Amino acid sequence: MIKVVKAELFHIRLATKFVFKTSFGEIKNRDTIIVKLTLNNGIVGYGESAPLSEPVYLEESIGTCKHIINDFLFPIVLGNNLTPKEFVEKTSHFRGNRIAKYGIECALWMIRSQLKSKSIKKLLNSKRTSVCIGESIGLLDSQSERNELIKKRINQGYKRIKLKISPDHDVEVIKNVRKTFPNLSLMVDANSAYSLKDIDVLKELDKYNLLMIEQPLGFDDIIDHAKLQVQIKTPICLDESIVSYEHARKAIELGACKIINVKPGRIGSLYETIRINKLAKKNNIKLWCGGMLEAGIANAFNIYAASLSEFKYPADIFLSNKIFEQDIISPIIDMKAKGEIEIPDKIGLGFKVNEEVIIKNKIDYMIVTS
Ligand code: OSB
Ligand code: MG
Repeated sequence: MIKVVKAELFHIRLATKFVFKTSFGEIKNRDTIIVKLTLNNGIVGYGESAPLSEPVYLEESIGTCKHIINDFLFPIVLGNNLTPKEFVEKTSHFRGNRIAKYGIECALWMIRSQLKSKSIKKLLNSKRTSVCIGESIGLLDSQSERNELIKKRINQGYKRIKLKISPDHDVEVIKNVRKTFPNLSLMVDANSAYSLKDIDVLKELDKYNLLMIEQPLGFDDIIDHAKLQVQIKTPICLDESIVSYEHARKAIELGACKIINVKPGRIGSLYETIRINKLAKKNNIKLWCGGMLEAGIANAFNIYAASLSEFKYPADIFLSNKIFEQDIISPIIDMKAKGEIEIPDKIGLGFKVNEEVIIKNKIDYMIVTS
């Protein structure tokens, strides 16, 4: 019988080329967790759990993920040959901890692909051959630096610009950018920096023809967002608030958003991402794939998520060499045409995992065998 006989976890730290500043803090070096499952027939699956180091975006952190994966999730996969769906069902009694679960589920998708001799793209029944990408720009103090960067990204082919905003970087910033780039496909992401008390600021932002405003209010809120959506014409896009299919269903029913930024890592499941895709189709809600500056393995899975039918806006998929000194996969993620990334259609991850880079950047390691 085919079964997982070895489960490994690598906590790695990758040097980044720039500091990404948001309303919740700064991302400098990127810590992330690589999961590796080995079957008794030699097949290997890799996944990535990429919480931030601190619980500032969601509740999970690198530390909580290591604990949950090693103590609760490895024992469930070890000695078995679970499909991604079976893994989701078998771990549904563990509340939350979605980013931790995601690393293992991805490794199981990669294993599934090899056992079925079918690419992940085909397992997802994706019809696209490439995904469009946009650029996410962190908080910057200099208006001219920001405008230069936007101009550079437009020239490189990025199809949409997302600017992080915070109470000290909002209306003036957007006013200036709009003046300089009247026709730019532009959106903002507040990472929960506002409340309904700031309605005047949010109504002011509503005047700048923004594609959407992402997560303006509480990280776990849908009620206030529904109250806000009826007062502004800019579509609200939820990120932090939507951590599952059920959250998406309730937010849609309440009218809390018109768009959802689906990060499969935040939902904690590519399987559940497929269910949200169906829900969106039925309710005429548009999706797009966000990112969390993950390393190459999670980023590869972001490409597969972005290939689903209801993902209608450009994705936040960082190109490997823009963010990391050295990524953990090859070929590195790059544009095949201006503003487009090709969707791999190969068996397995679709990229080669460079284990020597993982080992070189490793700061902690756990292993369980059966
Ligand atoms: O809110 O979308 C977010 C990065 C880390 C955590 C949260 C967010 C982000 C980004 C990065 O916006 C966008 C990207 O990866 O391209
Ligand atoms: Mg966001």
